Amino acid sequence: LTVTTFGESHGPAIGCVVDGCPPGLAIAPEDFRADLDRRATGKSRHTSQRREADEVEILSGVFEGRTTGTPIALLIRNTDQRSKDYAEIAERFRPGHADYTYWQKYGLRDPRGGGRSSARETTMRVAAGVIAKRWLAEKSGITVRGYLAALGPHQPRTFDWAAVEENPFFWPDAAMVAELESFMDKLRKSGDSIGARVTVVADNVPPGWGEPIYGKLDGELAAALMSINAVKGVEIGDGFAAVEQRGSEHRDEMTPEGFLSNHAGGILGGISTGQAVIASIVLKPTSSILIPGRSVNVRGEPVEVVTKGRHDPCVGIRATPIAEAMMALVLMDQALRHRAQCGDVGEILPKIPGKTVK
Ligand code: EPS
Repeated sequence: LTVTTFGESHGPAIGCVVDGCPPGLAIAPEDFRADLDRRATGKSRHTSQRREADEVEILSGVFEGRTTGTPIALLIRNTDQRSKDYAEIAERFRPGHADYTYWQKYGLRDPRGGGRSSARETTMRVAAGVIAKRWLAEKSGITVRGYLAALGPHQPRTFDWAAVEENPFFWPDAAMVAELESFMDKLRKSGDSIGARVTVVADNVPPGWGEPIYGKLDGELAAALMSINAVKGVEIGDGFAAVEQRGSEHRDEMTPEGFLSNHAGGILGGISTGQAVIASIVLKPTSSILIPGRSVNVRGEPVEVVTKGRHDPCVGIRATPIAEAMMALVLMDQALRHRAQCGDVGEILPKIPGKTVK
């Protein structure tokens, strides 16, 4: 499976091409609605107030409601692409932003919003992910879902999947939502931004997906998740907490009744174990903020930069559906590769139950 996106945040449209999806999968423009709305701006006062309908047009690869096996092209027209930042950033580099590295690389400047580096691009990742989620659910009963695991200094005190879709943060602890709202209100008024952590979990992934050395499932997941705007860290399973663990604690012991833990995040040796596949990402605080920052302009002269546009005080708040999409796309790709080499998805040994014991 290959996926690419095109378009700029302030250009006429954004789009993607999903190539390699098997034929016969039922898909219609309205199937993209739910996930695109989960990711969209303007759904609460805690995100950017840009208003986009995010209406998907299917340009190719689908006939009479089913995928044909040919490249699927999706298009979303931009409708609210205006910015207060053009003049401010036309010749200056926003500190912490990709403006500087794009300019060093290409030697050209397109000050219309973030262009390709804008989080707007992630809309099409979510759209592509809808196809992967559907295919995975239909073929193997796989679900991919995520939640916000930390918002700045806040961490959930209890965990309930049912709470996640009931608040604008994807937060699994309903009792803490008011606390988060007031934290974000104060932060937004201060003109600053904050980092976050998102965790994604895929259930019902069969054992055996992933390549053992090159193209490891965890390696591909890490690359895909790291390619999301603002991601600065990726963990699989216990991730960096393993630094302080002993082998006797970290290894997931097996019994005929199942694994006794899932520190590995459902992947051993680059291959899925049959347990839940778990990955977390860290998103940096948004670099476009109202607090003046020192920088340089295209001539190397010192300047001060303030970004006044419609920016997210925490990009992590909208990142849950994006991370789910990237995990779903990687899993679909690995499923197809596994099928190509090893035949249809199957289990050689009787499956060790893949329960997650926290
Ligand atoms: C973004 C800046 C803002 C956000 C945008 C991401 O764009 P604008 O200045 O045009 O309002 O609104 O997010 C989206 C449009 C979206 O759909 O996610 C940035 O610089 O990353």
